[in-house]
Amino acid sequence: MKAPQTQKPEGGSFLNWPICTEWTDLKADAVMFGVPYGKPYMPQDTFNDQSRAPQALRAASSRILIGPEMVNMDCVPPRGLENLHLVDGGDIPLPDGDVDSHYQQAEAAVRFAISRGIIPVSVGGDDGITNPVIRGLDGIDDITLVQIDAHMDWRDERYGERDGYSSPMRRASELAHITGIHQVGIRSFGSAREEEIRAATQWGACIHLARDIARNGIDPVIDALPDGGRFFVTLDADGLDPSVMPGVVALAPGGLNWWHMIDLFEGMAKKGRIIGLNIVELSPANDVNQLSMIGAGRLLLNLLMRQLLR
Ligand SMILES: [Mn+2]
Repeated sequence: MKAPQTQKPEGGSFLNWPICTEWTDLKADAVMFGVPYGKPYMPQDTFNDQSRAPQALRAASSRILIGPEMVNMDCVPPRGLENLHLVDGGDIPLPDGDVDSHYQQAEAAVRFAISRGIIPVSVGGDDGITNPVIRGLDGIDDITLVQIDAHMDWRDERYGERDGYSSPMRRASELAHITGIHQVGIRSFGSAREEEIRAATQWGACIHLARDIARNGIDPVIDALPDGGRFFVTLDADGLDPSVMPGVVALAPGGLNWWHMIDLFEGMAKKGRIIGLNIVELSPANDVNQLSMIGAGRLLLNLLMRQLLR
């Protein structure tokens, strides 16, 4: 399998983790890497604010974690990251502005990490990049996708584009290695019409409405996940409530709170195995005091600690 080549991030790495841009040499428990460019619906939208998110997330490092010996009080008992081998894999390049090639390399990066038993953590970019990221999981079968999002993302196409930010769950539903889809935090208006709801329901996607989670908590969602499942988490930042995650484009009041996420990650790790994480739709220009970057960075750490420190 061909190892992807990535670009060294500008500024420092995420949390001062060692940087690896030649993935042939990659050895780690988990690798975080940037995938800045989703396929746009209009050509001028290739370079959107979400493209700046990997950089903005790295820039918030000192506020996410002051040192590897510090313990995470959300873990019982409190644990640190010291025994984990975590690497910043750099950013997927955009050669000559070619987003097709960008997607292919993102897909190859996920596939390569999986083949080495390394947990992939991709950071977008808009939700379009979820399409190649999920395709790259094909080295594992019987995967349950856990999508945190305000939006369904079941459009077959928009403006003729089938790999854009409105389609990742539709594309995922067509893949043999995806056998379950749980959509968590769905609410309000998006690009979904009645036919998208019908397609999702007919396929068997479990739609966990934000309204039900607000009333009943996150436990019914955890209960609905399969025992022994292999869970891939795709986290659209707008799935969380804007009071927790204001730095998004498609703001939707009424989303998940911090503890829903922590409990969901814990529930998944207890029920089965978390095989990877994809974070998308962070918008640095809309952030408030780096709150969204700090939150996203710590969610990333919480997920890795649940899976790797058992
Ligand atoms: Mn969304």
